[in-house]
Amino acid sequence: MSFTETLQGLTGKPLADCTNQELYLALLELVRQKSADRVQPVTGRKLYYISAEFLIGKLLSNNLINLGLYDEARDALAAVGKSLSDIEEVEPEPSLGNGGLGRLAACFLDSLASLNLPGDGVGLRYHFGLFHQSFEDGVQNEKPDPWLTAHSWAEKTDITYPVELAGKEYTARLYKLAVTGYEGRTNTLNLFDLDTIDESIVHDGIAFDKTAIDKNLTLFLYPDDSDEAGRRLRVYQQYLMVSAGAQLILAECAARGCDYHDLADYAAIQINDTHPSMVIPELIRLLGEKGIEFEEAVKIVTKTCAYTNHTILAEALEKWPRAYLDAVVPQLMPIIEKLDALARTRTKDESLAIIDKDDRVHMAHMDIHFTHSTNGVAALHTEILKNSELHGFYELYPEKFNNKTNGITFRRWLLECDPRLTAALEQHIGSGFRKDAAELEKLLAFADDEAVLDQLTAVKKANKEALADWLLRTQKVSVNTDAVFDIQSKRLHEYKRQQLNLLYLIHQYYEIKAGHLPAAPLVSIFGAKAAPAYTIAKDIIHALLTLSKVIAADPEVSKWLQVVFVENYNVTAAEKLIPACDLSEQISLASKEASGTGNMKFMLNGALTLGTMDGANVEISQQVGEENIYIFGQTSDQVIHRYAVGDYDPAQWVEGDVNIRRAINFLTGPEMLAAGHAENLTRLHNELIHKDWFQTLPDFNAYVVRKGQALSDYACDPKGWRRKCLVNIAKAGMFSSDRTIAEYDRDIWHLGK
Ligand code: F55
Repeated sequence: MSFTETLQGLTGKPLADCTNQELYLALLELVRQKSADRVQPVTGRKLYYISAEFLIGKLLSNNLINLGLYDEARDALAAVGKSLSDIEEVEPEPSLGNGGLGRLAACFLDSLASLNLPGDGVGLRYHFGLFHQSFEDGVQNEKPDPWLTAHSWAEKTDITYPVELAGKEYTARLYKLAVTGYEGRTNTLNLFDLDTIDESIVHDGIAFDKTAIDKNLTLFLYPDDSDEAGRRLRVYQQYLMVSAGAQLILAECAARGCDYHDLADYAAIQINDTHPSMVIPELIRLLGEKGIEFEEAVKIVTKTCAYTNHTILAEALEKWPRAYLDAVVPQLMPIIEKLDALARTRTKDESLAIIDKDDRVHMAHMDIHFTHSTNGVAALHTEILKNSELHGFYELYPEKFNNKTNGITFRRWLLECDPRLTAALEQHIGSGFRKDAAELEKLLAFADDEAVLDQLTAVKKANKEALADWLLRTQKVSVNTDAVFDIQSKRLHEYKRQQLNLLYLIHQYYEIKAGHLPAAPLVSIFGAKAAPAYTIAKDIIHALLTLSKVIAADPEVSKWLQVVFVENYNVTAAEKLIPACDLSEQISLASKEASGTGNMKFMLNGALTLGTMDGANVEISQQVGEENIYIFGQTSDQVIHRYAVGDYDPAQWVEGDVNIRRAINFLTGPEMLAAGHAENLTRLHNELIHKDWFQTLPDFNAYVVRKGQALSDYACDPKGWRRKCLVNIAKAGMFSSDRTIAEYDRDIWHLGK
């Protein structure tokens, strides 16, 4: 049967007569059937990647590519006047993650299945993913973002588990979402939910009654945790996930012949940050119910579980007040207390205890004591964990610490999002890189081939035109595709320093006004959501939106400079932005960005990085060589030293530097106040002058100089620029999540054995 006939069998009528919605549902069904054919039996150890977030993004195209059906589907639809990209637009994006951590989990599932490794995800079926962002009067507005439609990828099962929360029993239901690898096997993403969730209790944006647990538990991904009820809800969510997850793991292993004593021969559990850490005491509790003594259960769990740390930011390391846990999971507290006592027999260092003197439970500490592996997510990050943040633990357990530099799946972040570049690459180096990313290095042979460089320039130009069309259609802004496309897209956070970029743009505004024109016109594009309760982050968004208006209203400046803030940045938007980027902004304060993964996506798509020596930027720089990247700013050692000395005073930098002073004062100057809100602008101004927690000002001048250099290279040496882009693409292979997963398997999981 031809593809057209198969699809028609599913729609029940000629394809030409179908709506895009009908075609989408037929393709979804087809993918389901084909994915089911690739399910394989499990032998030996199987991975359970347990994570509160899986930022999977839209799945149709990704699945078609991985099943080898994409071209056939596109052509069959084109033959009847339909376009696959229009059908893609029908699919709602499942935004089941905040940012990098959730997207990493999704890339890992793709790589596991593509490498034919048995590895399932365990998480929650949020009814609304991360909020939908819109801008009203220059201010971020949040609304629910529904993704569950009558037919969705996650299929309801009749598997349920009882979960006790605050003394009351709830029923967790399992939904299964098929994860099919590229020419690989089909694994499962297991998502738990309650049948009793009531979407109608959401009101006024994303507000809802936080007390009715049976109605609200899985309504939202990490609901606003700025108040106590919200934080408590997070503990409820986490326990639902780990208790149902642990029961699923034990049931699956038992069905394969495990007698629980040998659990570690059947299961490897990766704890993605501290959100699933309660799986440790929960497994010990459940093993106890099966008749296994505490001491043995601790050994089994330690052998089975491993922990990944994604941050050194203190506020992101979860410490739950014991009172919360007493209230929500009283059945776990006696176990956590015994674990704390056991940990205290291993070290006298009070700072390594699980329960501290203020009765807070340190989830990361429990992870490090009672798993066999703790990994950081980039070389620098792991070194900082070992040498400073977790130094005491490193001295106690040096053998547990290891690095696993993050990666991204090239199926989504090259084949799917950049078909033009993919085709150009295949023309010169064949298609081996689809399965072995290291083969991208073959491109280096063409580094001085003018025809190839011109072709890369043409691909980039076409991608910029496509982005310009999308921006016009969805954001109602038009951009000059001859300008440099400079993009900073990632969560809005002070440590990521969108405010540094803001100060640069103000500086350029003044320079252009003074007749000091830049080497090339610049379109500066932002995509970022701020946590609903993160006031300063929202002020930074407001300042950028206001600056965008001020510049657009100024004919002198707007010839050279444009600021675009894309609404509702998500995976779908990232797939449009990344292929069109010339300059990738990775400007976090050195030591603070554990890895970053956007940096890898931009590089792979032929953008050059303007970045600090932070996270995986360090390894990108090593790969491409310093002449193919724009590095600036303080090193992590300098930053850590400045924090340790504790004498950083931004006011001195404001006083001592006329450019810094001019840029900061512009925030509350007449132009900005006329276009924006005094309250937000003043608060940001004061924050930068009096606090500047993330040392924006000491890096300001270096940033201005380095960015100027990049613009001038782009304008004055286009061949040289494109050569650098080529080297970046060629050297991106090491950042494939296939490499990362192979390392996890080799060092930690040993799957299928
Ligand atoms: C989400 C919820 C909570 Cl409560 C805390 C943190 C997060 C979160 O989204 N963290 C996150 O995305 N961390 C990032 O993980 C990436 C993958 O390892 C890193 O690349 C990135 O540096 C790190 O910030």
